Amino acid sequence: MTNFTYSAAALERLQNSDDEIFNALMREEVRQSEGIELIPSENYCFPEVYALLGSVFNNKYSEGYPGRRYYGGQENTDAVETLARERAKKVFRAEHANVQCLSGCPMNEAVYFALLQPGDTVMGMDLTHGGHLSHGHPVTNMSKIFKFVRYKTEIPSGLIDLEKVRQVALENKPKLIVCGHSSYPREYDYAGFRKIADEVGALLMADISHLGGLVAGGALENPLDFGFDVVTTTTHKSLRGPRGGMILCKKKYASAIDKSVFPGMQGGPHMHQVAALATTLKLVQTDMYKAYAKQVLANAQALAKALLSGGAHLVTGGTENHLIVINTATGFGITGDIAEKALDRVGITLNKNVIPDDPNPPMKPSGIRFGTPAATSRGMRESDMKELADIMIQVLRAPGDDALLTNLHQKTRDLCKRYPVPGLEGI
Ligand code: DSN
Repeated sequence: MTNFTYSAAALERLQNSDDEIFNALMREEVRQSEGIELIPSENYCFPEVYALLGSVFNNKYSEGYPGRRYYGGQENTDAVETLARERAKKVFRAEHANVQCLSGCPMNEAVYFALLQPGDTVMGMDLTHGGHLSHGHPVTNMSKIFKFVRYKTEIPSGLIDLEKVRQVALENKPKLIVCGHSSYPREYDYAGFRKIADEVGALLMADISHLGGLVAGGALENPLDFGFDVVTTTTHKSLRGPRGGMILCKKKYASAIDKSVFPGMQGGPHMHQVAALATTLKLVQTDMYKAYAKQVLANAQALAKALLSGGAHLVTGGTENHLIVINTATGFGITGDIAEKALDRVGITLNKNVIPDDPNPPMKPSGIRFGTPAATSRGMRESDMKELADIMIQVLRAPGDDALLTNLHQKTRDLCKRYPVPGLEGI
């Protein structure tokens, strides 16, 4: 227990009152320190975020918005939420920002309810081709309310063909088109999507949850610069903030969006999250963060290149953002679940993932997905990515070789020791 992420007094009380949870927390700190986190949606938050998440803002109910609340005692929460909104507008060049969303799915659902009527058609990317659950997968509640139609990537390139997207839009005349993904390793053609939306008279939304920090840091394009009506992003991925979601939109949708979040979807916002987001949005304006955003992409390029030369089959043949998907079935003759387990065994955490038109089921898919935001937060650079790729290739070639895995586990531990997790230095 040598970190500075919590107050020592609070931690001591936790240890005395609930040793089971305290011990789980200590074990998780060690797991996060001694392993390499490659899940592309995960990251290490700024240490300042811990201070606010563990603060008295947790205690406050603040239904409403700054200056118009249903409970008293809001002088500090009003100040905090106003700062969060103004900073979000500045960072993303948005006309309006709602910073109260508890997480990604309710954030997107709030947009659908703000802009659509039950039964309206929404066009989003197919989950198995890189889209997200909240873009209308049939298992979600929102799919019972709205009619979702899908565009897909092309086989075998794995790339989006904009003309095919246009055809789906012309056939279905959606009221809303959603750009965005959780496993598409390429940049979106935002200008092209804007044209399609204009042609069919649809509203246009981008869910940049994975990319939020890279857009904030100026490393990737901002869909709001291409006239998108609404942009959503979670706040804990590449952005390095607290868990949560935020909606950025044109002024003309501000009132509908705000009403849809509260009281439409949620009651009291989590003000400790909002405060931590406000600070995050200050930190992402620094030169240091801008350099971080660029390094995330440089690291992804270096990792992709080294994996390719080690024989990995990359979906789309490479990456233009922070994430990489590889087909382990064709490249190494193993399914993604086996690859995930073997890599976990050497301290590398990533997730099994379906590939476009995967012949295998989601729990035994053909691929794995990983990315560089968290490793970059530790300070790792291109040469470390080469080292990492070398370990990964050895594991993927011999996932059942216990002696080799034990040896490689020591290598990842050594690499991790050189790059402490921000906020967990000394562990
Ligand atoms: N769970 C996130 C991801 O891994 O992409 C998205 O919600």
